[in-house]
Amino acid sequence: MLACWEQDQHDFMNERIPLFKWLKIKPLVNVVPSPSLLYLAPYIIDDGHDVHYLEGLFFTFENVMDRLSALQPDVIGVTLTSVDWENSRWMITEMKKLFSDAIVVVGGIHPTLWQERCFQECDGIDYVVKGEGEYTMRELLNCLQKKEIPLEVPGLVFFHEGQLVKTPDRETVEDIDSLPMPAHQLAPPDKYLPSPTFYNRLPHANIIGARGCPYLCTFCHTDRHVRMRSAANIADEIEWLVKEQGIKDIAFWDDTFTLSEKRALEFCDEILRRGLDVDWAVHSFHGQPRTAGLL
Ligand code: B12
Ligand code: SF4
Repeated sequence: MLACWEQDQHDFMNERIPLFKWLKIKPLVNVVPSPSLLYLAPYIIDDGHDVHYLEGLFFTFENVMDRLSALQPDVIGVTLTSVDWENSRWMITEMKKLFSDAIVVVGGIHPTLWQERCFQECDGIDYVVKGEGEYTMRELLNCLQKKEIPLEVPGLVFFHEGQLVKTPDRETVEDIDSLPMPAHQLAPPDKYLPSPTFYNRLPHANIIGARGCPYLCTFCHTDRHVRMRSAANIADEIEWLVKEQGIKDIAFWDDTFTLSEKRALEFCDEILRRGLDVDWAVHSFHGQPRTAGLL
């Protein structure tokens, strides 16, 4: 899989945009590590695969290709949203020309919604992962390692003997406390600079405390099936980030953190009880004014 972080983003921006260099300013860019990819890594690291995380947003296409040349990956995983699709499909096609032996796996909201179109509009994709990827990616890689066709792995779309095969949907993970903590160590938070509206102090990290949202806003695509981590499980991850990575600031990417007033209050208690010196911010929803007020 992908990646590695070696270059400070400020130096990179300064190199790319001479005005910043001339003004000697450090540009603020809104880039944070992708939880989507970092959640996939722990199981495949456990299985003995060599996993790297490459932050494509910070590098030119040539830089990305150089880094891939150094890594010589067997499998390249890419996370995709619809807004990125035009750029991504171009990048994947070009990447596949240079690394024709590498297997390209895509996942995320765009491939989940537009499985066939991903193949129709991009030549470089070998596998689409539908929905949650932790178990699908793990089982796919283990199959590929054994040179087996992953017909028995749920959650996949791929071409086999000229036919598009869709394996059954994978069931969502109900107990998301059971998932290993995302592999923050692959994308050191001190290298990142989020948007100024997202943090008070640095270094900063992201947490996914729940998956899904029950509301029905028509413009929004999110899983309507809500699953929440326990307050203690979230606090364990924050404690690790504070103690191991010196994190001072957390942004929750839950769709609606205050959905459960009980959990929100338990979480506040956990942070106080553990004496963690960390600022944190959440997205809420006007439907829970009482909890929002308490926070
Ligand atoms: C965090 C987040 C951001 C962060 C991104 C941080 C980052 N570096 O990734 C920021 C603030 C930068 C951001 C920006 C935007 N975002 Co946003 N964001 C989210 C949010 C809230 C959480 C995503 C997340 O990390 N979820 C947790 C992970 C664990 O779940 P996941 O992403 O679904 O990943 C799982 C599976 O999809 C799969 N998977 C994902 N990728 C891959 C890759 C491989 C190889 C495999 C095997 C599997 C796999 O496995 C993962 C683990 O189970 C989602 C809403 C949501 N609840 O998902 C919106 C969401 C993704 N964002 C959205 C939008 C529209 C935007 C913006 C366009 C907003 C704007 N107007 O500027 C920008 C554009 C970003 C871009 N260039 O892609 C939409 C995308 C809709 C679409 N069809 O593309 C979403 C779905 C919000 C919504 N409900 O509509 N966003
Ligand atoms: S409350 Fe937010 S996450 Fe939930 S459906 Fe509406 S816009 Fe989407």
